[in-house]
Amino acid sequence: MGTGKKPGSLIEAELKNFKVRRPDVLSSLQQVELLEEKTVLKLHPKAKSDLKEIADNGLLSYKKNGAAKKYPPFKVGILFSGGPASGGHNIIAGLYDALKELNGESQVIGIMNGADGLIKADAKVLTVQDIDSIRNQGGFYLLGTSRTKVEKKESFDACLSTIKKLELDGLLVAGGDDSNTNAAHLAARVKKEGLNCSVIGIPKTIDGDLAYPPYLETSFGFYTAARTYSEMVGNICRDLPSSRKIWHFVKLMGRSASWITLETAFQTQPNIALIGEEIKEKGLTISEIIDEICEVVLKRHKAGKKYGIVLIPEGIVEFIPEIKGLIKKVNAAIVKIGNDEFMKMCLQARREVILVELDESTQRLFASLPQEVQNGLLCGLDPHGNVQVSQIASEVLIMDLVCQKLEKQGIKLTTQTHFYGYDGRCGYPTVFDATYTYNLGRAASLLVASKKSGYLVSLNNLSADVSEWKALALPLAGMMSVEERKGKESLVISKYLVDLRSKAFLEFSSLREKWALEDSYLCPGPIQYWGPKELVEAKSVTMQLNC
Ligand code: FBP
Repeated sequence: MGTGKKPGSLIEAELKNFKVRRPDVLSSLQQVELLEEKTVLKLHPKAKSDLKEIADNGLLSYKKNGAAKKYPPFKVGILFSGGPASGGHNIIAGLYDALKELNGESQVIGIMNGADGLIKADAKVLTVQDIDSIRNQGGFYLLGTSRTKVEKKESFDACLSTIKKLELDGLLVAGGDDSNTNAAHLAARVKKEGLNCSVIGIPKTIDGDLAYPPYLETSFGFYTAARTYSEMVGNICRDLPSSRKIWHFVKLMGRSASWITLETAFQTQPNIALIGEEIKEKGLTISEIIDEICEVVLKRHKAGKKYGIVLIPEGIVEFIPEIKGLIKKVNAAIVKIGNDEFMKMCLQARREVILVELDESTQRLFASLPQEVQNGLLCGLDPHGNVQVSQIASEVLIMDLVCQKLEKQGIKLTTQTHFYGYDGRCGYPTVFDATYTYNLGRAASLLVASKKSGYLVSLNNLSADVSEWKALALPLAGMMSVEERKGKESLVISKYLVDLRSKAFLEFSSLREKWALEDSYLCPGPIQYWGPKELVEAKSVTMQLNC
């Protein structure tokens, strides 16, 4: 007591000393070489013209080779971009250990607060104490993060001057689809300026929507988030047949993609799990979705089971045609009023001005929504000019409509809603995520050492034992396609949404009828770090089924 040093928890201290395993191919970095594969990713013509400096990059694979190479010291910057995801700190630790292995004089430079730090040259040399303090720890707290995008010429120029000022040989950007799209453009600009700095992307996002099978099987943080939500959902699943009286409606984070909901469904076997992509493909209306849920509730009711659980993906509202239409109209109305003006108003005034802007049928739909959902629609626009879909309480909307419909049939449900989101983004990484990220950092160091730029680093064959994991580098330009953004055609990395023909989805759809009626619940319990290998090194079910 009284030393002034903040003690960490017991698990924090133990995990700082936890040694993650390394794949054979990355065990001795000086003996590894990068080979260009014959396979080429099909290049979009726009990528050829807009990213010509990195357009010729081919797919690279890492191979162990007998002779050990000598390397000069390297100075490599790293930044986090977008929402936190567990494992981020291990990328820094893996990179640090790898660079020191290549040359003891090498340095890792932490870029503060995402792209903001790159623009403002806010950076620091990371010490061994910094690194040892974050091994196997969740969150991004060592460097922070931001959602700042480098889009304008002045921002690009500022980044280039920071790279020059810090004399970086490499810059690692840990981010999702948008951040890696940005990294590709930055890599092209850096090359155009003749700077000798490798810009490398690292696949991050809890949403699981940054994947490029078979070369990129998953993004880091996805499994930890899904597994954390699964622990909580699994605990509810134990409560269900114990108290036997409540229907739970649980919304899970994950933005547009329903991967987290699908993974949590495999881990816990709930009565119902809605998949946004399926709703979109079938063109289901909100009342059809409610009918399907009510059918299950009624069947269980008849069997004497007055309880159950429904999983709802965060992005579901974007897939329901009439709600999507409503969001679009509210969006247009706020743009017309002006977001700043709109946000100065109190909630009641916002409601009134929006209603004036809507046509009669949309007004009726808006007014029919539960108060909490209306409030979510009135939260103003995000920095990209869109209604903040994550603020819309879809779990309340669905619960409310189910209750209303059943009440008309004389059935009164006892219900409870939950939103599991931020709770899962910064927990201690699972051993899988800790190992995956540490080795992504190691693999990235070799791209810098080999002067390769404009790549996304990847590990695959992840369903096998860690010793057999393979390392790859995907050309960012080859991953891009054209999509409409803010009304114009843009070159982007597309989101990898749930594929209804994927093995994971087909397996889920073959099991869900049984889960609906029987109590097949699973309670996976907390993430484990010590104990049987199958438990400690457990992996995402969806990833294993799909890859
Ligand atoms: P990324 O796409 O940046 O990885 O962020 C994922 C996410 O956690 C989503 O699941 C969620 O909708 C969003 O971030 C929330 O964003 P914020 O942290 O800005 O509230």
